[in-house]
Amino acid sequence: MQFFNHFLREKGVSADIRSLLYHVARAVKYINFSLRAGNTQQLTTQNASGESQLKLDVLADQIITNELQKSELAHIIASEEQEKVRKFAAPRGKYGVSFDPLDGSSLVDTNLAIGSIFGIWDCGESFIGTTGRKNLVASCYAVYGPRVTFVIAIKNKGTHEFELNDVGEFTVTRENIQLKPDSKYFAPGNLRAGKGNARYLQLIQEWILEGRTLRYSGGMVPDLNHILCKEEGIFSYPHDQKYPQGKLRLLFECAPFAFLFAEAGGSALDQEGLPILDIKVKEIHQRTSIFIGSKNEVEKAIKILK
Ligand code: P6P
Repeated sequence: MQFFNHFLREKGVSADIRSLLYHVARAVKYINFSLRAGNTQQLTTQNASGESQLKLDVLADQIITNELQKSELAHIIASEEQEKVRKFAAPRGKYGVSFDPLDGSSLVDTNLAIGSIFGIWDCGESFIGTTGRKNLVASCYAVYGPRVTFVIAIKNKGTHEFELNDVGEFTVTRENIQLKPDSKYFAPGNLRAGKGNARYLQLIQEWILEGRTLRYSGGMVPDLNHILCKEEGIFSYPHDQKYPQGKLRLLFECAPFAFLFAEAGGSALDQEGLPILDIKVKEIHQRTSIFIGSKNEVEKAIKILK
């Protein structure tokens, strides 16, 4: 059983990134405690995207912000819950951190799994003008389910899963996750888009006629976590009239996941076939369509969509 920090040190991960990830892992622990303590009341406020908030959305944002400030390594942070980028004194290092503090919080009342998503960027003074491929140095997510798991990818050092044990430590449970190129699973998001997009309807129908197994919960984190844990699958969320750019956010959700999947030998493209990691950040709440998972499945899907 290898502990989180030892594992990363053995992998040759820099002390800066190890320290930042240590603070992210601590934030995940506090969010988990708070979730289990039942801070799930609905608030009357809305987030930067006009979505209703739970007390826990705000609390998770505060917990992560405090931990990143304490790290002294994150000098700019962008949260899905905050309109603007926040700047901090970071005498130990100049990283940017983007995060979705609690993705899928609308599922909390149904007791389905939810998660937190983080991107760590080497990006100077601003996220604007960056791409995941050039500027992401690590990304990670936590799943708050029956177990708490924490999946981390470090540039050129693979994607690895850790589990929170009963004394509050993260130990490695999966090393060097590698996705198979093909899959029997599918996770089709935004089926409503099929109404105005015959090609998406055709793709869903092909997946059904091929007898694939549906694995979809409505939470991006557990749905993508299923693909990484089974080492195969495809998740789709196309744009439509309601979300002409797509619903999911580039900085807080799609670029960090595209990085994790690239380190696991998978692929992530937008509906037009552009790699998510090559999409330039123009504004921090920018949205994108996304097809992500087993390489061959993503490529086959985009061929039909285009
Ligand atoms: P829809 C949750 O609200 C979320 O942001 C992602 O976690 C999830 O993949 C998507 O939205 C689900 O969207 O339109 O099906 O509710």
